[in-house]
Amino acid sequence: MERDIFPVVHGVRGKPFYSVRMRASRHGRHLSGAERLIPASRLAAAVTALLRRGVSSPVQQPDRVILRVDPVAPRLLHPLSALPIQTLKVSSPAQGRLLASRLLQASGVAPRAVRRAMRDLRRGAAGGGQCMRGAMLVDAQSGRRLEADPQRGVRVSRVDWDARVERRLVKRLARYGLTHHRLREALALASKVAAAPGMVAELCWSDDPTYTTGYVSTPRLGYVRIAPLKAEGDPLGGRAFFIRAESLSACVAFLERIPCRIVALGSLTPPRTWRA
Ligand code: WAQ
Ligand code: MG
Repeated sequence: MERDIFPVVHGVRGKPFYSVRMRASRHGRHLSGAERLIPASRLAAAVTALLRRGVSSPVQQPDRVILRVDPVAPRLLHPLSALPIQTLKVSSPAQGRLLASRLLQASGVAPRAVRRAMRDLRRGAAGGGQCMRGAMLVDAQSGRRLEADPQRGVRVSRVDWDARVERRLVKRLARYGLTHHRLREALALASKVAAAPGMVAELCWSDDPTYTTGYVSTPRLGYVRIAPLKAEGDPLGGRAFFIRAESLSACVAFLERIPCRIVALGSLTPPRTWRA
């Protein structure tokens, strides 16, 4: 029994939860990372899955994989609803980025902040043509970057699906052929991000050269998938969190520290086509 291998953490009441984080790198360069927040009964399986993912990083063979496990008191779990999902199909990555810019501006992000973030993501937000390990924090008014370390950025962790809710989501998404694990992971992350203090909007596309769908999400619009938001073969991706600058420290503390569990689903709108 897994429960015997991972005994209840001293001082933690109720069934313990664990935050598990994986980070794979080569010569100090980040290759992949992932995080889970799971009950003790699923810890062994989650550690194995993350380890497997780390050592078989799709980009390159890593020379280091770090796994970190932290117990989380279940009474601290903050319940969240998943954002509603929409999918907008566009005719090209340029149209996708135009749509993303419009959604961001309609959500209160200043045009110069949108331009700055788009430019940085396009070029590699860590500088030198490299992706960041985490997200950039962009002042939604001035466009200034606020994260302390522009290579690392802010890494959201401690958010995961309630297992039953995730199974329901998987079933619903399957109706539209949306089976990729990236969607589930990104939706969980975006749902936490949208709940952070001072958050205005998020913009994201993957650094996986084969995964071209990205999204804009906001507390009001929900999770708006845009397909495609980048060109096939482009290895640069990242995330921008547009925030109100005065909430910086509360926002970062929430994203990095507050454990969140997604216990309810939002609506799912059938994919449709968008034309400028
Ligand atoms: N916290 C903050 N930033 C992160 C995190 C995190 N936990 N994980 C990744 N990032 C940043 C980092 O800069 C990555 O380079 C970038 O985001 C992209 O990460 O079909 O798969 O894991 O609805 O490649 C979006 C669309 C997929 C899914 C996004 O991102 C869909 C994706 P990836
Ligand atoms: Mg990832």
